[in-house]
Amino acid sequence: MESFSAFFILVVCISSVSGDTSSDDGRGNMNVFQKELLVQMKKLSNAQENISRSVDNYDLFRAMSDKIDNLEEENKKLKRGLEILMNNTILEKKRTESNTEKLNALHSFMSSFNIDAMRNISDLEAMIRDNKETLNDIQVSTNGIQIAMSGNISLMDKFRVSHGNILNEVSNSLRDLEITTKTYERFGNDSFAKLEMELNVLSGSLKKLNESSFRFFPKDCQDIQKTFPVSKNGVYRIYPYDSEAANAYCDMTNGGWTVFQRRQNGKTNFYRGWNEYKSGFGSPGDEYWLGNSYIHSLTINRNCTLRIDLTNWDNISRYATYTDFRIENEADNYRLRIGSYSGNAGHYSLSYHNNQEFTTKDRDNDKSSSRHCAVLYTGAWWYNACHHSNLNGDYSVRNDKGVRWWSYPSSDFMKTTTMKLKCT
Ligand SMILES: *[C@@H]1O[C@H](CO)[C@@H](O)[C@H](O)[C@H]1NC(C)=O
Ligand SMILES: *[C@@H]1O[C@H](CO)[C@@H](O)[C@H](O)[C@H]1NC(C)=O
Ligand SMILES: *[C@@H]1O[C@H](CO)[C@@H](O)[C@H](O)[C@H]1NC(C)=O
Ligand SMILES: *[C@@H]1O[C@H](CO)[C@@H](O)[C@H](O)[C@H]1NC(C)=O
Ligand SMILES: *[C@@H]1O[C@H](CO)[C@@H](O)[C@H](O)[C@H]1NC(C)=O
Ligand SMILES: *[C@@H]1O[C@H](CO)[C@@H](O)[C@H](O)[C@H]1NC(C)=O
Ligand SMILES: *[C@@H]1O[C@H](CO)[C@@H](O)[C@H](O)[C@H]1NC(C)=O
Ligand SMILES: CC(=O)N[C@H]1CO[C@H](CO)[C@@H](O)[C@@H]1O
Repeated sequence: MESFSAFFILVVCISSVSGDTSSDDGRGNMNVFQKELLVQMKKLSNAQENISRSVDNYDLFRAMSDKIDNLEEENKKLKRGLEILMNNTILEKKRTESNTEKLNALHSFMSSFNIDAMRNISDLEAMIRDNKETLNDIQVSTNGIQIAMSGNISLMDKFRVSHGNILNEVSNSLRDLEITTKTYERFGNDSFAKLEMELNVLSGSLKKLNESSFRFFPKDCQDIQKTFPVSKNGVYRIYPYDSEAANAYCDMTNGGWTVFQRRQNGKTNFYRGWNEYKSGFGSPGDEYWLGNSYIHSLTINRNCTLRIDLTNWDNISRYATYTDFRIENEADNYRLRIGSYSGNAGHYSLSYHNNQEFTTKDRDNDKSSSRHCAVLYTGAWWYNACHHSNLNGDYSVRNDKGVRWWSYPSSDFMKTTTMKLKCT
């Protein structure tokens, strides 16, 4: 702040000096120089202002971190309490008489946790809501939301994992208790029927808690765009359900697309094995593959559109979109599913691969009995027998082993490719 004021005073001084000397010819150059200096000074003081604003906003991030920390503490407390209660109740199912009492204790313990945690989470949500404009502001100048969402990655990830574990534990123990109460019910004790109803209520609030905590973590780029409409294209932390967090490139145009494949300069080697294609490789800000496990998590049980953007070496750009895009789970070898096509790049290049399993150089799932397509064509793809497109092929060659899309109107080797998804 002090240097900001100093700059300001300096700017004012130079302004008044330049006014006095403007009539003198010999000082004309000086005047131009001073004007330029003024412009630069103004820029500097703007930058200073921006920096001091960011510092103010840093407190907001800190407060949010603290809230997350608190939630984590809550989780730990619940875990400890739950362990004691489980030791006392679940592991001693035989002691019927005291079970009701212990279930009641568990009930009240859990409701108090739910209410506290929900209060904490809704606090957090309110904080984000209240500070949305500020957050948007910072983002314009520093892409601050990337810091907000991913700056404290270890903290966010840690919280999400421990929170998820706890929720699973609680829901497992609820299931356990339901089974127990059902067993007792068979012996005709009415009080267990009442307990069962209470358990249903608990399950409901657990579900709500789960939903509200997961809502806090953006699943994909669309979620980020929805929360922060002015988000720029760039790398963000995403938290797909049922998989670990990942860094992804977000194309924030038209509602927010999650980019999962990009080629643009040949810097990244795409001739890789199953596990690397499963968990992803490359750098999201440049060339990369997000990872089949994430693409699966993002597309399963949702209605997704796939969009492929291509530019060939003659600089002609085309695109293809497919509805109902998803890839199946690993047990089904990340099988590709696509629906109807629209675009101008030609549909058959990918339609030929519809319903095929993923094949890598170390995992041959293709339809060719005699050939191992991934090895033959130096790529990894949903090979049939073998390909009409090979977007993960060798960037440096212009033959069947290269980055090829057969139905392209002219030359079918690609200089840039992007594959991205958006779901409803
Ligand atoms: C300061 O931030 C504003 C937006 O808040 C931006 O338009 C401007 O370019 C920034 N100035 C500098 C010098 O970074
Ligand atoms: C619960 O029981 C397990 C296994 O008997 C034991 O290791 C653990 O320390 C107990 N937890 C508490 C909080 O008493
Ligand atoms: C049902 O269980 C409760 C609590 O264990 C007990 O107080 C009550 O006597 C039981 N009733 C019958 C009919 O067994
Ligand atoms: C992120 O969280 C860690 C652990 O709580 C903390 O030590 C660190 O200061 C935080 N970083 C920022 C930038 O808030
Ligand atoms: C929490 O919600 C997620 C997303 O809907 C779901 O996948 C997960 O199974 C839920 N966990 C529990 C314990 O309900
Ligand atoms: C998915 O969305 C598209 C476009 O909104 C629609 O045409 C299609 O019927 C939907 N598919 C399913 C399975 O809901
Ligand atoms: C394609 O565009 C690049 C960059 O603008 C340019 O250097 C190159 O000459 C163009 N190639 C053709 C075939 O027009
Ligand atoms: C940050 C925050 O509000 N944390 C609260 C979470 O809930 C517990 C229990 O009510 C409070 O003690 C914390 O202050």
